[in-house]
Formats: sequence, C-alpha cells, structure tokens
Amino acid sequence: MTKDKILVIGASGQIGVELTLALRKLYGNSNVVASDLREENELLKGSGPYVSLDVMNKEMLHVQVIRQNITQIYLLAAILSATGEKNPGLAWHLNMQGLLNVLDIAREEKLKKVYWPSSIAVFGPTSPKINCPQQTIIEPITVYGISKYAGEFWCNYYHQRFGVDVRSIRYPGLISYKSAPGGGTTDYAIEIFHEALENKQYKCFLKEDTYLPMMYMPDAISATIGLMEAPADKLTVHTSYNISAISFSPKEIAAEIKKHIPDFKITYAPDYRQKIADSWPQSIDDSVAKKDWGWKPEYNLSLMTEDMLANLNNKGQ
Ligand code: NAD
Ligand code: AKB
Repeated sequence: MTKDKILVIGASGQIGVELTLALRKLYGNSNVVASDLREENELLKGSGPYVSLDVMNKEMLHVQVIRQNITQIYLLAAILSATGEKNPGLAWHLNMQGLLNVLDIAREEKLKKVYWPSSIAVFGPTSPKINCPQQTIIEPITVYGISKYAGEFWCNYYHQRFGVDVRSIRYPGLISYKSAPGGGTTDYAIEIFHEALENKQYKCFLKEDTYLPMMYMPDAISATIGLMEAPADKLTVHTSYNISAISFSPKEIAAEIKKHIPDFKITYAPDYRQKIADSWPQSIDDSVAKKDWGWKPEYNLSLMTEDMLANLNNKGQ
C-alpha cells in the first residue's frame, strides 16, 4: 500500500495552520507538505516541510504533486465573502480556477482523496432561515457563495464522471485564536475577543440580533478529519455536507464575554457585511452528516468563550 503524502494548499491561513498541525500529528510531520502563496506561518515553522506555491499556476502545482509523491490534497486557498464583494472577478477566478486545477491534477495523477471546503454562504435569502436542510432552495447573492455552489457541483461532477474521491463540508463561521481570519462576514466573532481583552469595547459591523451559524476551530478540524477518514461507501453527499454547532447573535456573544469581563461594552455600526449576513441562514440542519459519518460537535457558546479567552490571555493578547 502506498504511504499517504498530503499537500495542504493555503496552509498559512486561518484553517490551514491548525489543519496542517492536526494532519502532521496523524500522518507524521514529514508526510504533510504545507504550501501557500504567502510566507510560512510562524506556528508551522520547524514542524514539517513547506513549499511556496500558487494554486493558479497549474504546471508548478503538478510538478510539486509529482516531485513530492502527493496522494491527497487539501485545498484551502480562497477569497472569502467580505473580501470577495470588493473584488468579485478575482474571487471568482481564484475560487473556481484553483479548484479546477486541483481536480484535474487529482484525476490525472489518480490521487487517493481531495478535500475542498464549501460554506454556509451557498445559501441565500430564499433558503430556510432556521435549520436549513442539506437539500433546499439555494440562491446565493455573494460572488463567494456563487463560487462555492458552483465548486460543489464541480466536485460532484469529478466524482461521478472521473471517480475522483473529493470530499467537502459547508463550514459555518469559524472561530479561532491561533491564526487570523481572512476576510469573512463572520470575522466579527473573532475580533470581538481580541477587542474585549485589549480595549474592553468592540464596535460590531453587524446588528445586535444577527444570528449566524458558527463553530469553534477544534470542532471544524475534527469534522474535516472525520469526513476524510470515513469509509467512501458511507458517503451519500458528493457536493458538500451541512455541519452545525452553535448559532448566536452579536448581543449573545457579548453577554457571554461579559460574564468573564464585566466592564466589556459592545456598540453597533452595521456596514456592507450586514446584507451578506442577512442573506444566510441562522442555523443549519446537519442530520445527514451525523448519519453518514458520525459527525458530532463538542463546543457550545460558553465552552468556546471560556477557551478563547483563556488561550488569548495566555498568548498575552
Ligand atoms: P484564509 O483566507 O485565512 O486562508 C486562505 C489561505 O490561502 C491564505 O493563507 C492565502 O495566502 C492562501 N492563498 C490565497 N491565494 C492563494 C493562491 N493563489 N495559491 C496558494 N495559496 C493562496 O481562509 P480560511 O478561513 O483558512 O479558509 C480556508 C477555506 O475554508 C476557504 O475555502 C474558505 O472559503 C473556507 N471556509 C472558511 C470559513 C471560515 O470561517 N474561516 C468558513 C467557511 C468556509
Ligand atoms: C465568511 O464569513 O465569509 C466565512 C464563511 C462563513 O464562509 N467565514
């Protein structure tokens, strides 16, 4: 049996850093090659191989896959919802062409598995707001959401037509303290912790009652690895799986933070991101992921808040 060798593309990003470290624990440091357009993240330095790579350069990507004997790719390079609205053309180009480059190479080199994340951003104003189902009306209004929805169908197409084992999760907003978020609408739920600790106040760019689906990073990492380790014959969804953990509003997370920092104050100044948030569901039904591969989250709002504050305090933030 060939030994697994993994390439993580976009490894210096918010998810990439933690996922690379988790994969290195599982597969061995030298078997997980981190790559990114930007420089290697400090937390990755010394923990395993790193190559500088642009996913848009298909030839160079192909060379690396062959040279490093790669058997699995985790593709994390993308432009997220808020940044995408500032440059729709670039977001579409990176999010689509990057995925197509990886899927083509996976097909040609007969890679064992590919991981590519989608997002709750595929859903739009016409999707159900509460417990949004796996299969429903999907009419996204952001370029990011459009690119994710199209990407889901490319994954399904490569699976059906060419037998590429590509797996995907529609992540909710992810909250973490190790590496900074990359330009999403849910980023407020990370900024709020930093500002609460540094300044005891936060000006939120969403309205107080904007409920969104969220998840703490350890749950997102365990979901990703759980899906990638699941037996192929258990998987019934080849577009992307809904998963869910917590739903809260800025007002609710502020109240939770206040339990630890009593003089913390939040104010609200909604901007262009409000419209994006309003178009997304408030909560997600993940019963299919639970049934197919046993997905189960661990963190609720209070556990996550406690852990975020403790870890940011330890980091001296
Ligand atoms: P991020 O912006 O933090 O990281 C993306 C990384 O990709 C960055 O380090 C960036 O330098 C790199 N990159 C950009 N262009 C590249 C290129 N051409 N070649 C190689 N690398 C390039 O994003 P993230 O939050 O870690 O998200 C990773 C994936 O998960 C994305 O597909 C995103 O849509 C998806 N996702 C994230 C969230 C979230 O809340 N973070 C939620 C849903 C889905
Ligand atoms: C964003 O806000 O763009 C991301 C996402 C939910 O995909 N966090």
